[in-house]
Amino acid sequence: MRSAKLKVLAVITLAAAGLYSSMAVAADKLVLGFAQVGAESEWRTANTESIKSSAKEAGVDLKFSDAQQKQENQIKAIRSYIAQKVDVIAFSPVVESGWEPVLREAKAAKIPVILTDRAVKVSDDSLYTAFIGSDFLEEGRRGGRWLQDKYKGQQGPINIAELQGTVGSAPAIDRRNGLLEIIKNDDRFKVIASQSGDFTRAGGKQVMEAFLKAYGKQINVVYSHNDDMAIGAIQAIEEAGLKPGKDIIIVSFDATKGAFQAMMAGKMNVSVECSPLLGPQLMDTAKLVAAGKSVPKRIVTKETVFPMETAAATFPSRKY
Ligand code: GYE
Repeated sequence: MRSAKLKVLAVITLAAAGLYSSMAVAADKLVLGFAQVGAESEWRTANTESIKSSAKEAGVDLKFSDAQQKQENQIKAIRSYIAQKVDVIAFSPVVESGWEPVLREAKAAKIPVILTDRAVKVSDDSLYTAFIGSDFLEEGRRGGRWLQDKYKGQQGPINIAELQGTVGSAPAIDRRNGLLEIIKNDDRFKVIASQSGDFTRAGGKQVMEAFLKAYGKQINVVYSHNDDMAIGAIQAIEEAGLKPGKDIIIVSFDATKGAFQAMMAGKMNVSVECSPLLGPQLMDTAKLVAAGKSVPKRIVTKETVFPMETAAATFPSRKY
């Protein structure tokens, strides 16, 4: 009788201890506030999915907001994460400039900030702890080098129409500068038109329609800062009765599944890879930062270039 009573007591005590320890784990869960750019592209959708699924896997309590490509919305989201006293803030800055005030507020609240994907321009780089993402300048150079290779031994002029990403964003600035750096000593290449399609399919199509009206068959190359705009441009080119990939060479960025499909159909010539799968690295870095450990200031994503000839063989293994 006595021993049965003891047993019951022991079970209750153990259960209570279990409950307390699981409460302690829940209270210990790292809270990460993430301010996303928006849902403008296939790349962005894959990036959001990577962040959400890796947070779940890493046991991180993720607060997520979508700024619909507006800096003011991102600033609001960051301020609300500061007010909620999250452990770490991460965000992908829609444009490069204008972040100092809100970053100073985060610093004053002692909340570390991790940048993902896009860079910021600040005079004091202690305003963020780490930056995880691609080297967009090198991506632009890769696009430029591919073009030089493609036109090796051929005469100019080679007229480029450029579809720019979001004005003032790091990938739009750097992918342009990377191209210009490569072609500056090769006077066959000329950028004859340049306009922003805001990284969207609809934007790319609309700008390409205007380019075709203004320049028609003078355009030899479309240099599109992402795959979505390139796919929009491909539609515009086809509607104008021309063959994308042949009459007009298409150079693009991201290497999404949509780009692979366009390459396999012979309509896109090359996509320079830019990986959106930043979630796992972000969770690892956030945990280290929250634990007060030091992390590298710059973590560069490893990437390559996919010319259309490689598309069919690579497509089955593509993850985004
Ligand atoms: O190339 C584009 C997206 O910042 C690298 O943003 C990212 C870019 C990507 O909308 O598709």
